[in-house]
Amino acid sequence: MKNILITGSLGQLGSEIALELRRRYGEEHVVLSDVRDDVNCALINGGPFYKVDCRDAAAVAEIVRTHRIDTIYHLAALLSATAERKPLAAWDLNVGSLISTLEIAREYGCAVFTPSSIGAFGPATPKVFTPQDTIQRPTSIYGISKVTGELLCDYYYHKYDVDTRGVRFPGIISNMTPPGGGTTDYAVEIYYEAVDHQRYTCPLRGDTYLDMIYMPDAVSAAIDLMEADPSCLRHRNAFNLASMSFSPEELAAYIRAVIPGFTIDYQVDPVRQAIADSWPDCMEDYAARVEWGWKPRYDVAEMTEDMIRTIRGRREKERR
Ligand code: AKB
Repeated sequence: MKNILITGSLGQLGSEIALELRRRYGEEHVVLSDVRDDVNCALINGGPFYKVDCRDAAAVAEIVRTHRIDTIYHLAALLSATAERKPLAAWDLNVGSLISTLEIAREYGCAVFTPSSIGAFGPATPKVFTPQDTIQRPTSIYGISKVTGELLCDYYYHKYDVDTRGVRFPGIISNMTPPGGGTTDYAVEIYYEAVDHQRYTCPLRGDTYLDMIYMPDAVSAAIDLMEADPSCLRHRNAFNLASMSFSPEELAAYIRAVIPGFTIDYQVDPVRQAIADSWPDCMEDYAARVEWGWKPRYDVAEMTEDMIRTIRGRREKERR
């Protein structure tokens, strides 16, 4: 039986990975931590939870010892648009907390999952079918922190034999916990605005293509990779994950198929647009498919139906 610690467990990805891991392994075996404790009471009260800053190495090590943790999902991070406003804070959290987590993993023999991102690429990277192993010269501080993270995880694997694993996530779309401060957040907000107001003002140009993934596939990817047979892994820390790629214009058309009166207009945010323009349009994910069997379940049409059905259901409940 595994004993798992999740940092950033109340965030967009953390809260849904936490639910699935608790379902699979039992709540006592999945310890949650986050720097805040003012959201999602169900998760906080549903098993062990610690309010702790993951940069506090002594506090995290104490949790690892107390609960005999063998696997850490290190999910605390600032996303790209927020990071661009607070570069030093982003470096401190995204890199500082990772290196401290890796040190703890080395000392206590834990495996570590760390998400990288499409943000780890830059304008010099091939934009279409971006290869697994290619040029990485990101221009955002978020991207720089993600490349550093990929390299640090490789380093701890090769030098200290820490079982580090990770994927390059596309923008994650979910209907439970909202994202915060990302460039790809528009692809979540658009659904809420479509259901509530039948219109949306998009901060990216209509022709901006980006890779995206639906949350159930993102959760399976992280857990499947951590459960994969290590002897099959040639790469470890930065598997490209492709699932769907679309532009705001195209996503609006998918939404219009379900909500015919939906309209979109554009008020481009230069910071987010510059970040999006430096990222791939769509990645190639052969290594993930071959090395550990990655295969997404949702395409954009299925995701759109599910998002709108779920948000509508929630709104009806709120009205009752
Ligand atoms: C962001 O937009 O910053 C994130 C990401 C793609 O890493 N969603």
